[in-house]
Amino acid sequence: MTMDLFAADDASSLPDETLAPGAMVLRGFALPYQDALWADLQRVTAEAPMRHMITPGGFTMSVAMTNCGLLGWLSDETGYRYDRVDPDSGKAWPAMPASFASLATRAAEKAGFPGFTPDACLVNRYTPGARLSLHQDRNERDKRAPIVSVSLGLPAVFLFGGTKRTDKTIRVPLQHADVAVWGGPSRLNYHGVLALKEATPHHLIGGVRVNLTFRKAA
Ligand code: MD6
Ligand code: FE
Repeated sequence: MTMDLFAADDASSLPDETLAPGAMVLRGFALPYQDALWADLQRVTAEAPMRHMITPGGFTMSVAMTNCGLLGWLSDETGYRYDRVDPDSGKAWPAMPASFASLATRAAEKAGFPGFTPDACLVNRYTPGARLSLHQDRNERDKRAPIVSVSLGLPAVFLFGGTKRTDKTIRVPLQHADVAVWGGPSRLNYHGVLALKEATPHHLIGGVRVNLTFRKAA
């Protein structure tokens, strides 16, 4: 049943789904957190503004990014890595807000990964046309911990494949407040995001998709 705590257009029309062993989408899981997440995100981006990083191949990423937590994910001409320092400010990344961490821990637990304590949150902002090509998340030291990925704002199509780049991919529509979790046997599965389509702005987030990706990087 639709709870009237949430705008009617935020209620997910899709069921929870297992994508592969260890990989799940929890529909609307972030709805009870959305106002806290959005307010806390404003504080994070005030301290560490979104920026377009450069790929190791020399291209500017279409997705704008920033980080919070002990470690931040970085890409530049030398490669991908985690660092405690934001290279744009020379300071530590903003602390991970409690709203972010508790959502990530509870989503992981629901997906079968109890005790997830993320030390890194990568924030991605997609404007229409922005995309993320198929990749593995493998810069994290502790591969026992899952990845928890929270979608906010405009809908997107998530691609989820197998452990080889050439494995078949499935297309998973992700809507506002859906949370994807992948770990265990799916931890190193290839994934990506198709180019974001223009759509009516979301009432809270606006005309963009924001994705929070939680990891245990250290
Ligand atoms: C997403 N993002 O935006 C998924 N992975 O739904 C990612 O998978 C991702 O944005 C590694 C580095 C940056 C990312
Ligand atoms: Fe990724």
